[in-house]
Amino acid sequence: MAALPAVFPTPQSLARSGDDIAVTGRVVVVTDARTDPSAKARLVEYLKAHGAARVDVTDPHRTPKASPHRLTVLLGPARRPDIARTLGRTRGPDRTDGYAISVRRGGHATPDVVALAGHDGAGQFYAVQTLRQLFQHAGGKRWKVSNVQVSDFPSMALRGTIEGFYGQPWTQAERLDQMDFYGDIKANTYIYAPKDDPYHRSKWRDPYPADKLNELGALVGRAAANHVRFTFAVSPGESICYSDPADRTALKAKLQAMYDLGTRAFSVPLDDISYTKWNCDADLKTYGAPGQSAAAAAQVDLLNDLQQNFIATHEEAQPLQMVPTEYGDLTDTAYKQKLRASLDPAVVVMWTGTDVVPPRITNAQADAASQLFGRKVFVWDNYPVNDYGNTSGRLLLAPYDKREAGLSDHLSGIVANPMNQPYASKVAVFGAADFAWNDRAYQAATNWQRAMSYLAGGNTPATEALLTFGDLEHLAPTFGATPWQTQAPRLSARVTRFWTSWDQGDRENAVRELRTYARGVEQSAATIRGGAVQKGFATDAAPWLDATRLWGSAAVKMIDALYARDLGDRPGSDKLAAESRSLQARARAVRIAPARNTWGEVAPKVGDGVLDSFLVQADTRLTLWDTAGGGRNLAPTGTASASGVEQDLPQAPGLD
Ligand code: LOG
Repeated sequence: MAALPAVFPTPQSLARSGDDIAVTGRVVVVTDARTDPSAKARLVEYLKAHGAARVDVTDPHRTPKASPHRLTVLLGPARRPDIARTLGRTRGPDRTDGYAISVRRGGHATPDVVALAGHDGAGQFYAVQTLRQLFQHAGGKRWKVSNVQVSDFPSMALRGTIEGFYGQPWTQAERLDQMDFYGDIKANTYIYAPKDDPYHRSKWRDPYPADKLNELGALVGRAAANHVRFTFAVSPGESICYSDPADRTALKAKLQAMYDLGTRAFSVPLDDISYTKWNCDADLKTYGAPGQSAAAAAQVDLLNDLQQNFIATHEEAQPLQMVPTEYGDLTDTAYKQKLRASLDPAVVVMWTGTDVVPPRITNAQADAASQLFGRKVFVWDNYPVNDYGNTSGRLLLAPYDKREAGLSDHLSGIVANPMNQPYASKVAVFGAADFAWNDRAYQAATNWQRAMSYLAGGNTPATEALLTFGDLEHLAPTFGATPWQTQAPRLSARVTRFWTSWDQGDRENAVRELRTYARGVEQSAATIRGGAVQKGFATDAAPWLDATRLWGSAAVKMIDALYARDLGDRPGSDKLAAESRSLQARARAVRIAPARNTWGEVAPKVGDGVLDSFLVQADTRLTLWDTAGGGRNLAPTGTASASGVEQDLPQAPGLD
């Protein structure tokens, strides 16, 4: 029997039960009124993309004469009799968003059957998303379906992203693409909270103009088609007068307009505002002198009013979400005491961890946060967001990592705050969604490979190019001096191995290995731009790819210079080293322009502290070749090699 198929997010239970079954040229899909429409549409689409020339959709009472030549797919609730029969002993989906899949081989006169059983509409949709990953290419136009039994459900109720960064918000086209992406990765939440949409924050009282409202309406629809809850956030904290009935009315009108568009989930973020001054005299009269406790009392009044007089009175509305002004610590304060004592227990509270950008999130921390806020918190995860100073010049392409297994016991969910670059953000978001779905099975390294493969449409060379490139954009800063993910771990290990072999005299092998990798770096840009990888990724990463090609070429030349020198070809070596220096100068001259971020026209950082350090080290050895005796190690303690983050590496003598 073939190996288990790779399915992401990782299912709670997936087991092989027999030989794979063929996708026949004609496939019968059996649905009824309880079949989820978007699950059905996707199912037909995926079948047609995987070998079914024709798909006949029918209902359980009009199923055509059973033919062994027609694969039959049942889609609907688990209780539908034909589905329940096919599920047999496969455990049914008895949890929200849950689903089960059972594959049954047919006989002489009966077809192979696949049952896709949902606990609810979302569960049906997720069954189809898993089926998409069960198709195996069988040569030519032929496809098979892995013969597996799946019982699956999410460990966390809320999974997805919060567009909550500063700087240029995503465009409408980018957001529409994101909604489809979330459907693919079983994420069910998108919180609309772009700091730089004036109608979200500074002009929160003003209604959206008609064209913006139209766009939002289209987004709400696209989200729904992917079982994503479009969550509308409005941030009035910079100017609201909490005790002014007119402001309460304006806020409710803002939410109502979105409700009318079909939005059923709402958030009132109160992050990044002052809570030690009032915006009006009335609040001074109502709540007393400004301060933490008074601010919390005013916020609680507002939020409880919204929960009780807006959310509770609107059909299908989800519990109100909020971001506290103290969102990134575990200190008990007058503010948090007031919140946990008086905030309506239905209101969902967000929390970013022990810092704005925490180095890790543990069960103990999440548990402490839940105690402090009096409810399970909802993590606003500030990764891969790149809107703060320490991220200047960076794409954050490391895997989602360092969140402890078991967090699903302490959290109501996790949303990632992405980068201003939406496609590049998919690497981390793919991981965050996998973790939120099944935190206990999450493996960062495996997930990373899979995320790259997803972006590369399954193409192997393109996946490898993305992994090479992603390694050079691996550093993830915190607000402090220490990054929480290191730079270029793969390249770094290779450079270390190179110098070890070189110093031990195994120079030919050392050169061959590192040169091959450097060629991979050099060529990764062209491969990523070659067509297999989602176009938007190459657009997002354009300046980084330009620089990567140049840095890669510079490394190849420098390795060749070392080797030529070792062979005694001084003039050849000098020429190669000079070429490397000029390529380095060109790499350093690349600019991110126009910048989507607030960094200005900075140079894209590429493997900084590793790649550039290698080049400096190599150049120094060439310069001191004769005095130091043939390019031997000049820095046994590692002073000339990479050491943590070097945001702006000083130019070595002889460069440029
Ligand atoms: C903002 C957020 C920003 C992030 C990273 C929260 C709750 N709010 O420090 O909009 O993208 O940090 O810079 C924030 O994280 N404040």
